[in-house]
This record gives sequence, C-alpha cells and structure tokens, in this order.
Amino acid sequence: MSVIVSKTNLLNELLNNLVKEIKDLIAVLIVDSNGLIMAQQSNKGFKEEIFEVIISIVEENLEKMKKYAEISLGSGTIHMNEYQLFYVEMGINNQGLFVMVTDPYSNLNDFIPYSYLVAEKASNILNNIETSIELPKINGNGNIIFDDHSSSFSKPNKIVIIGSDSVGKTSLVDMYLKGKTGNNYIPTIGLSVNKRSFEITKNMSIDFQIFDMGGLKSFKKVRKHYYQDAKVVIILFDYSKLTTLENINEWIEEARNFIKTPQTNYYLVGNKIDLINDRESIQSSALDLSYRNNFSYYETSAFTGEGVDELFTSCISNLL
Ligand SMILES: Nc1nc2c(ncn2[C@@H]2O[C@H](COP(=O)(O)OP(=O)(O)OP(=O)(O)O)[C@@H](O)[C@H]2O)c(=O)[nH]1
Ligand SMILES: [Mg+2]
Repeated sequence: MSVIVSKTNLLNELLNNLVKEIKDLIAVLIVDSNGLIMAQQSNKGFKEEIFEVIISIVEENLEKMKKYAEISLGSGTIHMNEYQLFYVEMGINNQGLFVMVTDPYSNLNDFIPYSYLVAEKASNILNNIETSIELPKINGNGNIIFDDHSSSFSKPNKIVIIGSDSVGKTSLVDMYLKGKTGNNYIPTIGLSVNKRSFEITKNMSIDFQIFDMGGLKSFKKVRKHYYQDAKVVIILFDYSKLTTLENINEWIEEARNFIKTPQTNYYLVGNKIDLINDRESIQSSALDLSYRNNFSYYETSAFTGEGVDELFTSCISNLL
C-alpha cells in the first residue's frame, strides 16, 4: 500500500512541477488503462466537471491504444470548443495516458516536445525506476533549458544518443551513469535527459547533459526538437540485429538535418557485443561506414560494461 501511495505522490508532484512551469496549462492528468485518474493537477480556472468529458474522450482512445500498443506508443491532439487536449501513451504494457489540457487559443504545439520529458518520468515512476521529478525550464519557443555552470555565452555541453528502438541506448547511459542496467525493455517515451559532472582534476570538472531519445517510429516527429546545439552525437546499433546497422543512414540523415554546427562530433557505436561470438563481418561494414563519414567507432556491451567508460570518456573529451 505504501508503495502505491508514494507513487501517486510522486506523480502528483511531477505534474505540479509541470503546471508551475507552463502557466498556459489548464490541467494535466495521468490516467490508467481503465480510464481511472492516477494523478491530476490543474491551474486555477479549470472546471472540475470537465474531467468527466476528458475521461470519456480518453476512454475512447484507450480502446485504440489497447489494439495498437504492441506496435507503437501513440500520441494525439483533440480539439474541443472549450479545450484542447494532447495525450501520450505511456509504456507498452497499457500503463495509461499522460494528458495535457489547454484552452483552444494556446500554442499547445510549443509544449509538446517538453511534455514528453514529463511523460517519460511518469513512466519511470510507474515502472519503479528511480527518477528525479525536477523539471528543466522551458523558454518562449518551447525549447528545453537546463541550468548549466558554463557561462551564459557558451552553449550547453550536450551529448545526444540515437538509434533504432531497443538497441540499448537507455541501458548504455544507465550503465555509464549508475553502473547497472535492467533486463526489461521499457521504451523511452520521446526523451530522457541526464545531467552530470565529470571530474577532470581535483579542481576542475565539466558539466554535461545526455539526451537519450526514444527510437520508436512514433517519436520521429518530436525528436527533431531535441537535436539543437548537440556537441556530440552517438548513433547506436545492435550487433545482434543487423537491420539496426542497415538503416543507420536514416539516423545520420535525421541528425544532420537538425544539427547545423559543423564542429559536432559523431560516434558510431555497436552495442550488445556480449551476444555475438564472431563480429568480424559486421565490424568491417561498421568501420567502413565510420571511415567514410569521419565518425569515431566504438563497441560496447551495456550488460558487461565493456567499452562503456571508454566511449563516454572520449565523448566528454570532445566537449573540452
Ligand atoms: N545482451 C544485451 N542486452 C542489452 C544490451 N543493451 C541493452 N540490452 C537489452 O535490450 C533491450 C532494449 O534496451 P533499451 O536500453 O531499453 O533500448 P533503447 O535503445 O533505449 O530503446 P528505445 O528507448 O525504445 O529507443 C532491453 O531488454 C535491454 O536489457 C547489451 O549490451 N547486451
Ligand atoms: Mg531508451
């Protein structure tokens, strides 16, 4: 029981942080797969009775979600006379919906990239994964702003990690930052961000942020908002699933499309090397691709930890 209570508390605190940050939001809700409200927060001016209308709309969508949940994590916008709704499905196990409500005149689209961060945190809470409920700031253009100790003139030290769903992006980041990773596949909902500091000497350290993106097709549209000012791009593929290397050009194109700075360092990384005995032929195509594109090439296992520190130390050295 106490576990359930604290989950609800955490979800409510998270949503409260969101409505404090985005004043245009009339309400935010987390609804379970049966249409029951798990958490809700609202800014004033929201009529309680409208919850019923919202829930009935959400219920209609839950039917669709149950049908297609295996394939994608959908999202959508619903327009009503008095309100606009944006919802994101959370988790492949029909865990529920994250729903934002604004008035019809708000630029709801501006908040959507940011809202995925919240949905991802809510999904972590529901999956018992340790997560911070603090949220970054959002500026007038809907961009996510993390406080950074670097001077206000310099750009944040941003590392983005991309690649097909399930190749091990989140696992790799967890292994590097926490020294451990789970076995279950829990798709990243749009975006997860980790902020850390790397100690170079006793008196000198560097702050950096890792933007870990959701690789599922359903997040393609929103990912474009997260690339801006990336200094390092890690493109991950899975050694045990060749198609993730075969389609790597789509990822290279996506990144290049949204990152215009020529100084950005790219890394091609083959993950899950623990699953493969003979990796020679895949390795030679990956090396060839890296050479042609002027990328660095690394191999890792998020399970055994092999190559993980080496990869991130090299990425961080590029931020200096
Ligand atoms: N054997 C092995 N399994 C791994 C490795 N890395 C990740 N996995 C497993 O692969 C699955 C997917 O891992 P995630 O880290 O969630 O994948 P992701 O790339 O973040 O996926 P999205 O968030 O959907 O884009 C999970 O079941 C992990 O446990 C690895 O190095 N070796
Ligand atoms: Mg992930």
